[in-house]
Amino acid sequence: VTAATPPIVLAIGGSDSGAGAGIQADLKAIAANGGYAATAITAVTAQNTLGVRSVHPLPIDVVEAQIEAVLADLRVDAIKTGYLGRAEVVLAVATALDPSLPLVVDPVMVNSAGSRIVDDATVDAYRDVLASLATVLTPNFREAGILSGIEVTDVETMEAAGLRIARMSGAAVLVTGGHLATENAVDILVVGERSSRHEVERIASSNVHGTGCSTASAIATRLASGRSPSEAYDDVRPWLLNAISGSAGWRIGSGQGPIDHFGWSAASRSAQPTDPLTL
Ligand code: PXL
Repeated sequence: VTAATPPIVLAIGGSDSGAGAGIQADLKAIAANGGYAATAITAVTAQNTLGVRSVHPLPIDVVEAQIEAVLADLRVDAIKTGYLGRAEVVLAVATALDPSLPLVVDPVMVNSAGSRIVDDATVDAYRDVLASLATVLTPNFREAGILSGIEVTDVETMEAAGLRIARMSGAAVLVTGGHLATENAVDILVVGERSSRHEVERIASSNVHGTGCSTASAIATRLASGRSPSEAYDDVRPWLLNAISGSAGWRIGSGQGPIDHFGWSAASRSAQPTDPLTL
């Protein structure tokens, strides 16, 4: 802990009233990684751990006004985008953001059931405009399939999709495979022409809502403090695994709960009886 100004990350995305995903996950992931989060809300969702009940997009000028207000004053070091919704918003955000800053684009295109939630024009806006402004893109394997046009069914096709998206965009690409039906969970990271596979044993937990949002925001925070995309990924991975295992036993609601962003469970496991705080 120092008295220096923390790195500042602007998160642009939707509000999740259940606070597992979306902007609420961004706030926690950025704070947990040592950053100060500013936000621009694109939509208000009514949802809980059981699912999304409704989505209320905000007018585009309201989205733009938030981004402009933050960038006009706060000393933003990196930007992260999450749920944008439709092509007009993707294009407005691409125009409003500061192209000199590191940008993490989490191309939210499927819901947690795996169904596509964006139309073709929105996919085109991501692929043709926002992706080429990105420093890091963080599609899950289904989104990687949509962006690349490659049907992703296993680790090999996930890697092919990541390589193609990296070539199309010029961005580093993290394809997250946590939801792919493989024995271990595999992520693919493509930086330039090089791809690497990162495999971990699965953690048994149904509380993984917001993992994608949180990963992208954590990476943005590391980029904001001057780390490269692969350093950022290396930093974020142990934090994320700890956050997933930490909430495995939580019951926030009766459906899919959030991850343990602040590592509370690990902190309580390691507390000793001699710890002055617990005496
Ligand atoms: O994790 C994708 C996502 C992004 N943004 C909002 C969400 C979700 C998933 O539920 O609710 C607002």
